[in-house]
Amino acid sequence: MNTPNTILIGDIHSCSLEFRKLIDLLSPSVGDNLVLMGDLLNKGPDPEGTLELFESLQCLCLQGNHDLNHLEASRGKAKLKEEGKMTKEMMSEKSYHRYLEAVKKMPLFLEADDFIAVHGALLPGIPLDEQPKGVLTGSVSLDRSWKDHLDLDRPLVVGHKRYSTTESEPSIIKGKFYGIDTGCVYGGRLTALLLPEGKIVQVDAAKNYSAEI
Ligand SMILES: [Mn+2]
Repeated sequence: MNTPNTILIGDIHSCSLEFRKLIDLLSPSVGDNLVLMGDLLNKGPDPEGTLELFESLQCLCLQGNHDLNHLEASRGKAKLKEEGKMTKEMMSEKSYHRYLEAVKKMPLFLEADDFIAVHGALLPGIPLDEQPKGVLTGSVSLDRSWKDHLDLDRPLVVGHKRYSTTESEPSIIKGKFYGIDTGCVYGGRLTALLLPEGKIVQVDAAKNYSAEI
């Protein structure tokens, strides 16, 4: 009998092949809580396939800076990034609309009993629901040392950046910090973190996609 897990998956960035491989490898059970860390699309080769797999899983995806940029651009509040324009061009109007609808529903953070997850970062000493949106989504750049100043009662899981000095490995301070963006779109790996046991499951990127665009 399997205990229900939380499975958190790092930045997918339109890498549908690696996303599919990782899901096949994990074969999540019905009771498992599946959480994507955000930046679902942009930079990678297959936004439509990624969106379709995401929809078929009916999982939670946190809002990343790339997701937010699409939403804000669609509302005339921001300029769409170059990689965003390319993603939009690669998608049918219908699927792009579905993506925007999905982004509207993406939470800025996830507060569970045994962990907190955000795509970007947190400022120390500020309650989760008062944290600036730009910080939570990673739209505002902070010095990499932001994570050294936190004082949380639970482990924090983030995506957005490769924090590890070891190539394609997640950055882990057990029980405190899990940085699980391991640069799949840059030819690194797509990483899943299984909580509560802290197990890591990874899939190698088939190639460095971002070098092409
Ligand atoms: Mn990001």
